[in-house]
Amino acid sequence: MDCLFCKIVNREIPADIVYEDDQVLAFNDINPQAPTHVLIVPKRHIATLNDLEQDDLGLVGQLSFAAARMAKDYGFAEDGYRVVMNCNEKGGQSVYHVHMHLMGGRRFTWPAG
Ligand code: IU
Repeated sequence: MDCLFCKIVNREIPADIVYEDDQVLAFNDINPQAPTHVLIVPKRHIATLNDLEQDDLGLVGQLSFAAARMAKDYGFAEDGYRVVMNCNEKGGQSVYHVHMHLMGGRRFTWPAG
């Protein structure tokens, strides 16, 4: 499958991997929008949030749990951080493999752009 994040999961192309468990991989975003900007992806290919199925609910929990755990490890859990999942073109999705952005180390504003 011609999917960038699948290739990172399969170690076919390099990435700066910061976390891994049985279902999830996390690596530094190549174009960081915050002092810490990590992408957390399921190892299994799922194109968008719209493609999640009932059986994937545990996986989404695992993505969120990994984000919170990393926020604690990076030391910005208490100060606060931003988690974002973009879906499809108007949502700003550019890589069609579900991913959670974990950003921390600065103040974020709302509404998001
Ligand atoms: P988006 O939500 O689909 O727009 O996020 C995709 C992210 O993937 C975006 O922040 C890119 O900087 C990032 N990325 C990357 O880390 N490595 C790459 O080779 C490519 C994109 I292409």
